Amino acid sequence: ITLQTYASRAAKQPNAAAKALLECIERKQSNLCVSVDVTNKQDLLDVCDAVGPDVCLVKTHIDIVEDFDIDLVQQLTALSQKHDFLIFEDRKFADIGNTASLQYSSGVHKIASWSHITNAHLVPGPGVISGLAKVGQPLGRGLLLLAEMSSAGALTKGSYTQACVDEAKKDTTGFVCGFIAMSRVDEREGPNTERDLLILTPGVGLDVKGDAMGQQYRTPDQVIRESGCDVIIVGRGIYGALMTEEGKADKKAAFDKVRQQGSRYKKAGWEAYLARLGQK
Ligand code: UP6
Repeated sequence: ITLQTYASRAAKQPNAAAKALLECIERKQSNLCVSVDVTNKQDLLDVCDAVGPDVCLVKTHIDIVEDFDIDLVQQLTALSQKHDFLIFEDRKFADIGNTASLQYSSGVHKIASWSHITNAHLVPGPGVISGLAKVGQPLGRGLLLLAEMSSAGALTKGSYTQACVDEAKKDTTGFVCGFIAMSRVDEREGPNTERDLLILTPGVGLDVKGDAMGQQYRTPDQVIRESGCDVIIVGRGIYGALMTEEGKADKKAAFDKVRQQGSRYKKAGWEAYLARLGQK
């Protein structure tokens, strides 16, 4: 899989959301997903508008937004059309199928109605996949399983990671389209010829190695070229300037920095991909 182009993988991809993502990556020459972990509506929209041209995917934590309303997701959807990116709500579902299905379809957030991709832990067993698939599959959505996490001491390893891979490969709904993982987990036991699965990887930063709460960063080159992952997910490395006192005082300057970081990570991610293909 790591030697195939995004375009050739898009052509063969059965899951509609994963196919759209691969096509978008190819069209924009960007394997960058920005993680917009800000707590108010306007900042969220402004960051998406600023980095929109450089990303294939915007990742949200919609439950941290203090002034959430349905207009937010309508505006976010409009931005996704304006800039040509997909939306990934990082909900990390982890309950029994019936509850996860309600959390996905209902409540104030109605995630399934606007988020092209979401994710789940396999802790409850495969019922979480069926519960979410019941809602998401008719809508053409995609699900990522959290096979490995970026944080220090994560329990997502060994047989747990393998169980995520096995479930993804045998998923009959076609709804599972990949993983959150740190490495090419689907090819651990040899080439994956069964089913093309995407690997989206958080814990990416060019300037720092981690934070005070266990996050660990690697570079786009380590993630895409060395580890064979498909999409880099970058949060504070891109929007971080907004969080500083200086940034709060001068938002215009802060947004300039956000834009600069967006194009910097986009370039780094794409160069790493070309290097992986042997084209650089
Ligand atoms: N995230 C991780 N590691 C995981 C899974 N998800 O960091 O294993 C998510 C976090 C955050 C983003 O919830 O939204 O990716 C990383 O943000 P950062 O780049 O600011 O550290």
